[in-house]
Amino acid sequence: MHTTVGIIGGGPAGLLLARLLYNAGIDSVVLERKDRAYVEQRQRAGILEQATVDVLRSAGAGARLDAEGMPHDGIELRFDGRAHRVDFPSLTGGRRVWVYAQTEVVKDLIALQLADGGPLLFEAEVHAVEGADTDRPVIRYTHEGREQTLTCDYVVGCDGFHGVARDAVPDGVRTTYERTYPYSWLGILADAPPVYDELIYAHSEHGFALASMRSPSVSRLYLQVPNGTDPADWSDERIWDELDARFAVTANPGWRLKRGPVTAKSVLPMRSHVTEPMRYGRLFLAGDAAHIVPPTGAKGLNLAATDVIVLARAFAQLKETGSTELLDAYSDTCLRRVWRAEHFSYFMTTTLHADPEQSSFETKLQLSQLDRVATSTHAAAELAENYTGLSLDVDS
Ligand code: RFL
Ligand code: PHB
Repeated sequence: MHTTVGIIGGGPAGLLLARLLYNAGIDSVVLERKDRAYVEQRQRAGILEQATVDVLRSAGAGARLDAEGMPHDGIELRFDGRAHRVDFPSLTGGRRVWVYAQTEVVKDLIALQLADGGPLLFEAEVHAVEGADTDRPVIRYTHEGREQTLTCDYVVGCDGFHGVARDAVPDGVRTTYERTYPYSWLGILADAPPVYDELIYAHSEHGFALASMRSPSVSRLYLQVPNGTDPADWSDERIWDELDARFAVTANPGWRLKRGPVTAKSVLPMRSHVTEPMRYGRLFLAGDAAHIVPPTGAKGLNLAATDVIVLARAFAQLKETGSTELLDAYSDTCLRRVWRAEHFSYFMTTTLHADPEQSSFETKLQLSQLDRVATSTHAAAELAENYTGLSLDVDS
């Protein structure tokens, strides 16, 4: 089999890229290791920036997002017993974000691709990319029990942090920048209506907590826990009690979350990671395959989307004009935005979490920083601009 663009991974990056290429008249094949049900049910991100919403709409994947997505005009910060709202439109010249789960984005893109797109193969596990520095790179994969090859003009590794595409970049070419954090998140889904209209990010002496949502009847909640935590050690009651303690506000002592059956419980580690460059020969890396952010800034899915917007434009330029100018600029173009998101995610993470080693001096610095956001329009605007998404390259 031969294709113009071989895409490894059917997560949000791979699926969106396939859609954008299809709309530009460029053929592609998507190879996804897992089965469809697994990919559609994998619980992950929940916040979409304006640029992500815009691209999903223009790609034809906006119908359910417009019907069921929940636009949010701000977030609440809770710290030191106080609550402060950050209003996005007034601080950013009108920008907002949407709550629409990654599971739903993935379902919408899969349905479109299977209806009229190029091949999307599930349970097709890629083992290796060969000849990335030649004119005819090859993807080796197993599908329906057989070893197969896909020759391509270009290969895009959208295979996430644990994928194989990154390995095709020789060690001498690749530089990795990484940081791990001394805490994880325990995330739950609960059949309980959120009693808050907007997401709540809480700093507390017990550690970080986040209240998000999936629908008017389903809450998505996160708690900072030590690395290595077994979710089985956290009973539902313990989770709810701990969440209520971390969200406590002095002026409203009766405030409590609405409790309901917990339907999913998992622990996720926190990591920052960037691989440079994001291109080697005819192999491009996009999304989590190239970079990871801790989820506190809600950037992971949005970074994946903006990478593939840049890449799809570059392939469209190549098709229309024969120029590789945008493809050649891909890595530098993306890395500028990636590093901005890395910094913001690091800032949100280290400002809101309690490092087990941190001194009372460092806790005071965190509280001072949060107070600054609550009292200075400049500091609040800096947070709001980053949270709602800086355009940087994407609009230029
Ligand atoms: P994905 O979503 O990881 O998709 C990669 C796809 O590649 C497939 N794959 C392979 N296919 C074929 N052959 C191989 N050898 C393959 N190896 C892997 C995988 O099965 C998968 O389908 O990457 P993508 O598309 O770049 O999208 C990025 C986002 O998924 C990610 O940035 C966010 O979800 C990050 N993230 C979160 N972000 C948030 O903003 N809020 C969250 O709550 C949040 N939770 C999470 C997360 C990421 C997690 N990961 C990656 C472990 C929770 C988790 C558990
Ligand atoms: C989510 O809804 O899953 C979510 C929202 C905001 C974050 C992280 C996760 O910062």
